[in-house]
Amino acid sequence: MRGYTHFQTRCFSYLFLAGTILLSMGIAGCGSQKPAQTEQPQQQQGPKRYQLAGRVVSVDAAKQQLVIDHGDIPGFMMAMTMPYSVKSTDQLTSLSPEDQITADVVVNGDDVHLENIVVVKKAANPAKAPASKSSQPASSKPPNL
Ligand SMILES: [Cu+2]
Repeated sequence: MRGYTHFQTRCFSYLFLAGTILLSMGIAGCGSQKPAQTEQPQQQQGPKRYQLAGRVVSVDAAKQQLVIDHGDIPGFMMAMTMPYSVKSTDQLTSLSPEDQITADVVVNGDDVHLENIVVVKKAANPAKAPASKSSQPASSKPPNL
């Protein structure tokens, strides 16, 4: 009777441990993978920069945040969709969903934010393009050529 209870407790704590490990692995998968190498002598001071390329999913100016569907960032993280912060709302004003962008991911300890956001390709405006073709008669203005 006593031994049975003891076994159950142990079993449960193993499950809990396994769950904790899985959880922390999942978190580590998003971003802050710290390599277990000890031979990184003088790289811990100063921010690291990684080049990001991706597509804007949404922009939240109030939070100074944007969600990006980005490709692999070698040495930092694999391709995924996730939110990134910016230091100033100015960096968001020219951005809209579906824009293709490149940016620098600046990693300084726990602080991760984007700098030098460049719109590579503006989103084609799907609300306008098909409508203008059918509603505007092509012959309203005679071509000058
Ligand atoms: Cu991530």
